[in-house]
Amino acid sequence: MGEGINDYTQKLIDLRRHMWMAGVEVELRRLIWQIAVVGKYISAKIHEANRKQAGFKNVYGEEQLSLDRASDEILKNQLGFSGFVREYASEEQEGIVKLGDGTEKYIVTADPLDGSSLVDTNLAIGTIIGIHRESVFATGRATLVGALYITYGPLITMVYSAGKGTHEFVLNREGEYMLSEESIKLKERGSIFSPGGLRRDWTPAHRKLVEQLETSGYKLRYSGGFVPDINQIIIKKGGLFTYPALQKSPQGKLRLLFELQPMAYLMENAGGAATDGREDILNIKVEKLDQCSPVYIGSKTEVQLAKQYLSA
Ligand code: AFP
Repeated sequence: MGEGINDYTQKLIDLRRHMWMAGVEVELRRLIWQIAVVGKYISAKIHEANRKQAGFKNVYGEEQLSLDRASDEILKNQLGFSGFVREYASEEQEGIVKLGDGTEKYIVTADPLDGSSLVDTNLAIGTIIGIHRESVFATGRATLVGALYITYGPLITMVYSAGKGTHEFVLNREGEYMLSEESIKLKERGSIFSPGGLRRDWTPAHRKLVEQLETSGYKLRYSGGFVPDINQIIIKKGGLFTYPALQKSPQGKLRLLFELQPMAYLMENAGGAATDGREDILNIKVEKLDQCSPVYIGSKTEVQLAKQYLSA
């Protein structure tokens, strides 16, 4: 059968079948599935809250930011019913929340709605999830057994890894997450970069790296949403996202546990890398829940270049 736009030879594999075929252990695949389902309800909240659709003056400030809290509540409650989660930690919670009797297998970390300040602009935003077997006060490499993000954009897509590759699914009209890209593999190098922060706050090393990327013809891609900006690098199979140490905030802005560890896990499972400029993101020990870290994440060539500039 010829190629063309009506080639129906694509295997139709949904999320549950894919995880079963990939040999993901049963409790982990049920948990990932339940989190993916929550993504549908968070998406509904986004549409509900974005009152532009209803012709009302759009809400700003407090009510709009309550989307973060609503998303967090939905996620926390559903994880509490799952039977697989003993603890939950999120950007919206003060501390670690006990969800079970302590015998459940997993600890889940979440940035329930990253980029919520972009809701009124109709730009893509997302949910970031880390799934741990042991205490999160360790390195990601020691505790993470799975990670995923959901991108709420023109399509709702979900990218997950359970340690056996990184895979993308698209939510179809029937409400099924269908496999769209399996075992995503980044090229050695890409052609896009995200600079992060304000130029006037950059350290000299970061400035030199950005100038080198610009001189080499890399195109600037920065939406202000961590999830779509990372997703672009994964789906375009290369490039570099940075949110650097800044003069006034040497640890940068992004949170190690809730944002950087899951994305580093997904990127490494797609053949990429992630560093704070010196050491791998997944080798940095989490000392406190809201710990931040500078980040350089993407294809290996650019991450290596960043290390050269940042450790010079
Ligand atoms: P919000 O969740 O407050 O919108 O912040 C989004 C974010 O944490 C992350 O998604 C972006 O990569 C980063 O901030 C953008 O930060 P700047 O606005 O400083 O560029």
